[in-house]
Amino acid sequence: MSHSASAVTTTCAYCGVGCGVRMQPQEAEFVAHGEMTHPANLGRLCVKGSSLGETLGLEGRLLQPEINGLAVSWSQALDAVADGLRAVIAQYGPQAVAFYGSGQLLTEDYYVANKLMKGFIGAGNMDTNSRLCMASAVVGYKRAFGADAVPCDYQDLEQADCVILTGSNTAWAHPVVYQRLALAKKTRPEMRIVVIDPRQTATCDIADLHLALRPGSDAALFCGALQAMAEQQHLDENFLQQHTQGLTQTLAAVESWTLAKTAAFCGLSSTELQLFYQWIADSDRLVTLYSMGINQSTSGVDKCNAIINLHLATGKIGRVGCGPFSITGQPNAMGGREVGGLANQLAAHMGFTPEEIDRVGRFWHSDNVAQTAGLTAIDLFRAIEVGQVKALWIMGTNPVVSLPDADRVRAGLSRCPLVIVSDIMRDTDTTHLAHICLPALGWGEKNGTVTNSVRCVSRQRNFLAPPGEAKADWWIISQVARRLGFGEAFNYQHPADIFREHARLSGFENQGRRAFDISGLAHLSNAQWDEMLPIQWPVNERHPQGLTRLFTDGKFYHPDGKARLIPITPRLPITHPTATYPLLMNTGRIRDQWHTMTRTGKSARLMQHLSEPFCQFHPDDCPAAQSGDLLRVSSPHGWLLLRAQPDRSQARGTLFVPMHWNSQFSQQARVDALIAAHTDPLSGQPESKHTPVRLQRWTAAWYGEVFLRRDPTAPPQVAYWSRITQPGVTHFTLADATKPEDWVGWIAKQFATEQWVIQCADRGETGMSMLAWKEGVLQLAFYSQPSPPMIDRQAVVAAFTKASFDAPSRLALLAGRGQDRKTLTGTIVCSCFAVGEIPIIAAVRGGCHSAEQLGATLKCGTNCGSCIPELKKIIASARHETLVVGGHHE
Ligand SMILES: Nc1nc2c(c(=O)[nH]1)N[C@H]1C(S)=C(S)[C@@H](COP(=O)(O)OP(=O)(O)OC[C@H]3O[C@@H](n4cnc5c(=O)[nH]c(N)nc54)[C@H](O)[C@@H]3O)O[C@H]1N2
Ligand SMILES: Nc1nc2c(c(=O)[nH]1)N[C@H]1C(S)=C(S)[C@@H](COP(=O)(O)OP(=O)(O)OC[C@H]3O[C@@H](n4cnc5c(=O)[nH]c(N)nc54)[C@H](O)[C@@H]3O)O[C@H]1N2
Ligand code: SF4
Ligand SMILES: [Mo]
Repeated sequence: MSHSASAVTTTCAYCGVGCGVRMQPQEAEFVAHGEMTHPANLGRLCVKGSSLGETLGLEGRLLQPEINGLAVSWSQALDAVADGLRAVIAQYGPQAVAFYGSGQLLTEDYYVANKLMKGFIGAGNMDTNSRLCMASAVVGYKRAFGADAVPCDYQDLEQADCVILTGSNTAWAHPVVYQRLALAKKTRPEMRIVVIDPRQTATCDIADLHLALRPGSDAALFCGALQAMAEQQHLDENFLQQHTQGLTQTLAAVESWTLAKTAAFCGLSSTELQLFYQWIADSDRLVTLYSMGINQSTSGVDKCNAIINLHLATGKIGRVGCGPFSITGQPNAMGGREVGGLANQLAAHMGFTPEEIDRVGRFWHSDNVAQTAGLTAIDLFRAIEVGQVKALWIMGTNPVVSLPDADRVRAGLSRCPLVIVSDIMRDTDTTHLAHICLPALGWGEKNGTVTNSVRCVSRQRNFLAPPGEAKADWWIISQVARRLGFGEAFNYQHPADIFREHARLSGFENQGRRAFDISGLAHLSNAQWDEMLPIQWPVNERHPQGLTRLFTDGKFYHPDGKARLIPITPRLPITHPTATYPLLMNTGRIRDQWHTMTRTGKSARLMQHLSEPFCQFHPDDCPAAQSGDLLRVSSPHGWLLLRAQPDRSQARGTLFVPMHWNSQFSQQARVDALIAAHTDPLSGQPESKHTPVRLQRWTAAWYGEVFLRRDPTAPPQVAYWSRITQPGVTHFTLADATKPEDWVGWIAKQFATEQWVIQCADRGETGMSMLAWKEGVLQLAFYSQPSPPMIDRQAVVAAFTKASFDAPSRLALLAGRGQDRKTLTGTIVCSCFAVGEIPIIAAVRGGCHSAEQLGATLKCGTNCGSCIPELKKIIASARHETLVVGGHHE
């Protein structure tokens, strides 16, 4: 890895908190530290951020352009892309091509892609994965404020009297925001925190009240809250009169949402609901933070507006410690919204009115600007399926994993005449369907800007040399644009050229009408852009230093300057459990993985926390299944094989499956294959969290684990496998429905062990284990049993680095153990210090009864703190007799 010699300040690759990171060179590597001066994190990092240095390796990277799987030169690849697009446009018109981008592109990449599609190819078809993420929040803000503008700052969370977190597992998905909130709560214990989530999550750890509402019933809950505020005369009449419209109709719409009706509808008790309303009424400063539990819904926009209505009606907006706060998911989802990266936006917060089309056309010097909005993600993939869209360019997203009805997406893409994928990884479920693969620069190599959840524009800086032939996304797109004959408009030499143009467009004929305005940054020199410090938009003549909080003057972006309250009729999820599919499947994130795992899946440390795809369910919903068994989860669209994780805190009738696993990491675990593509009519966002499913224990004839020195060319041929990242070793867990007659022959065939010396322990019905050696060097360790084998994985992995073995250590290894029993750690809880369940439980039994005491003894929880909720859970359960360790009873 060639790289810069001194520390580089940049912005984290992951979530929308947008933490500042200082990458410190250390020997041949980089270590990530929290940047003290960045306003988002003030020096903190979560475990994903702290592990950034471990994900920079080049294994698995796409490092050369490929056409139909064969390496080609850039000029061949770019010609092929341009020729392909040109041919489709010539024959079928511009509407037959589309781009599908990502909130993980940099603003500069995003701007160029959007400009090429909407400004020069002349179709609106540039949509992104933000459709699956922020689309409902965008429409909610636009309906209420006349602009897609997040009013708050992170400080507002710290300064509020009451913080409501709804549909957000902040502890895992936005850990640094959670840490800031937890610290504020510790400093001011009188501050109240309410978590609204059907599931008991790690976030509940700091909650004074957890409302485990019926899935999908949030709109009713907030309508009920508004009705209660109206009844109890807690509305801010002054604010309403001066700064809003729509109160009368909105109040009429909530009138029927009495306490009793709301409680029954939401499955909550009147007492807890009353307490919730009381806290809203009592809190002069109130923030409601919301995320995917709100947005990913067929009525997501209405849910957003039900929340915003409450804030407008009580005047809890535009003040310190107040506001409806949609927290962004991806590092640059906000930047995407700024450039117009959704098919229904044109550019820089402008839409498709004739006036806006004309304005953008004059700015871009193009007379071919798209005249209408393009296809949104779900519609786009439908259009591909029916042959209406013939060429698709996917950039920085993995739709075969992340879109609903994912098998149908895969089938549709496989029939699309031209699929171009720009990615950093060679093998993903999506690159496997590409005709042309273009190697992009990844985090640490690319250079540009991102905008976080609170409108803070901050620099992602490169500190690594470009690997192989990889190129910046903006460069790739500009090269194609030139080949299509648009060279003059895409003659960029440096990302700062693009940023300046983007900043100029944001201010172009703006006159205070568009919230997004960074014209104050339009004249930065390359050097100034390079050194730019984080700054919150708007940045213009009026606010040269940016603005922390919006709407402090009560002025909104509708033509009359007033905000709108929107009458809401609550609706439940579109599909309901049935006799055949009686349970409701919820999906979401886990603490240590990022999306489809292309980066976090590389870190052994991050994979220790939850290392296999799992299904969390209430034990009474599938009494046959024990912890460690495999489960078949099915919907009318598909099925999955997942590790069973019975948990009494999971509400009856519901289950939770992580969104992350895919065909690179497990045999049958792409959860979106089960999810129907039902969308919100206003935002086009799919309902990713409410799918009726059936649960069955899957009977395996055997369970196994295999560790290999060398990666096999293909995953093992078994019904279930999962890949667990380990340092220097390939590791699979396995299970199958039938047992091989001849184990040694079977293993030889799967893993090509013919040339190796085999050492076997065949215990007949109770299982077998096998080691394979080549010239005294361990090549393979295999273990199988009728139930999941209990082996010391760390000891087995360590054996692959050992130079020599004596007879007892060979025997111990054959039994799946190290010689030292003390190395057993069980499932890792604290990823930062690799502290497992077994020592933690021992310490609890030895007298540690708080997370602080555990930290003092074992260090766990003392770095990023994201495991503290789990430590507390272990402390609570370790006091009971029946204790489950990593799926096995201790
Ligand atoms: N570790 C990690 N962090 C991430 C990401 C990641 O992949 N991994 N991804 C980033 C991205 S892009 C995003 S968008 C964010 C998402 O951040 P979050 O939205 O916080 O994450 P999710 O786990 O998708 O869902 C949040 C919660 O919604 C709950 N929920 C489900 N249905 C309902 C409902 O009807 N009502 C309510 N009130 N809640 C419900 C779920 O139980 C879940 O706990 O995370 C970002 N941060
Ligand atoms: N069931 C269910 N489904 C969901 C969700 C859910 O909660 N439940 N959440 C949805 C949400 S909120 C989101 S945001 C999506 C996320 O879903 P995706 O966007 O599909 O997930 P990623 O794994 O982040 O995909 C990013 C891809 O870009 C590549 N990449 C990384 N950096 C770069 C770069 O600089 N340039 C280029 N060209 N490529 C790069 C990565 O290798 C990876 O293949 O999933 C959605 N799907
Ligand atoms: S909270 Fe988000 S931005 Fe901050 S370090 Fe963690 S993943 Fe990165
Ligand atoms: Mo997202």
